Amino acid sequence: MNNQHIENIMNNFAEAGKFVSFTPVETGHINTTLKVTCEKDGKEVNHLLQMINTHVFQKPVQLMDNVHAVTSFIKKKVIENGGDCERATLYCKLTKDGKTFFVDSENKVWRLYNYVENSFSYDAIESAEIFYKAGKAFGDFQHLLADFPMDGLYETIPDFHNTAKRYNNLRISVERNASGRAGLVQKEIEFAKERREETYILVGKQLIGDLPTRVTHNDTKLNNILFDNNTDEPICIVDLDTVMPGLSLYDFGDAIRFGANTAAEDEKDLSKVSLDLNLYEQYVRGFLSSAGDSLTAEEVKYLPLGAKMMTFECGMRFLTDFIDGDVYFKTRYPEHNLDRCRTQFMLVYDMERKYEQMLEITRKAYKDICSKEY
Ligand code: GN1
Ligand code: MG
Repeated sequence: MNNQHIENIMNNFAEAGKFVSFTPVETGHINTTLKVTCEKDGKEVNHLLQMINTHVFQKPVQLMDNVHAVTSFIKKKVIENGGDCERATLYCKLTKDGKTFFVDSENKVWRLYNYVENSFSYDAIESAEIFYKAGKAFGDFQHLLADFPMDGLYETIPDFHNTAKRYNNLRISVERNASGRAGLVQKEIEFAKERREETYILVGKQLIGDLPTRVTHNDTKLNNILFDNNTDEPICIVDLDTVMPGLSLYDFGDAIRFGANTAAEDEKDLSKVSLDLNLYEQYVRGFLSSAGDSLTAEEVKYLPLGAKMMTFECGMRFLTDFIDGDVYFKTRYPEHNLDRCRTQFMLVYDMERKYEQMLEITRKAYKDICSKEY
């Protein structure tokens, strides 16, 4: 990747300005990201140029349609509310022929976003307060998109959080036993089997209309929030590649799964794995402070189950991949997927022990923050 190559790509985007220089941005494990500086109207302006990994995202057209629809919707609202759309959202800068991406001579797919100046992200939860802010930021995202027209959104990875299907995939993998490893994980398979009746509660409630289908981000990790360098407040949600129709509980649940665990996702010492109830409470309160009024009481009531189900589902996905022979997730050693599965199942187990407290924290937060009960 040299200056000439990047300049050629940038020349295809309307109003990007005249190419000056670029630097790689070392975040994310999937796409290639560059900060590109151009000259426009006598001033230097930065852009975020990304090459989409089309091996992972095989339907870049649909993906970009989703990203463009969602970011345009947010941008419009931010402007209506008097906010700064250069900082409050990413948005797509179009090509000269009005497209959201450019395909180069090597068939590589490029997109151009605004560059959010003066911002940073956290890789770890350094304090409970940060986790409160994370909940507030993802709640804001949910709130801003509460009236987004769902028919304009593709399901780019079908059944991504259909926990019942994920269970059935595990069952099929066990029968197929492609890697010959199924015999090693009988305990884990049994753990999943004992909870199989729970896997269709949320999808079932969605099917019968008890839980509304919403725009979901699907990767609600802390480092997908940009914070302001000066104020330390969250300003913008990034990594929108998995934006799809889903349940609000999925985004809530996945954030808890990852952020409120006292151990790492692949911790080998299971005695270190537990649900930090204080972090759980902080996230619930942050989330409800911004999204509370746009969620239904039924959604709020099911937040604890969302957390448990996302953790259980992720554990099943790791287990399935272990049995399949590590074909989906990147692994660094042979039992990596199994270690990840065990931490997730341990966390599920701990959530079951603390379930009454999770329910109580959620109910109380809803009452305190939204003055509502269910
Ligand atoms: C994958 O690659 P990453 O970390 O953004 C996965 C998530 C899992 C997560 C588990 C598209 O996300 O669903 O929860 O690993 N993303 C996809 O660490 O499958
Ligand atoms: Mg991601």
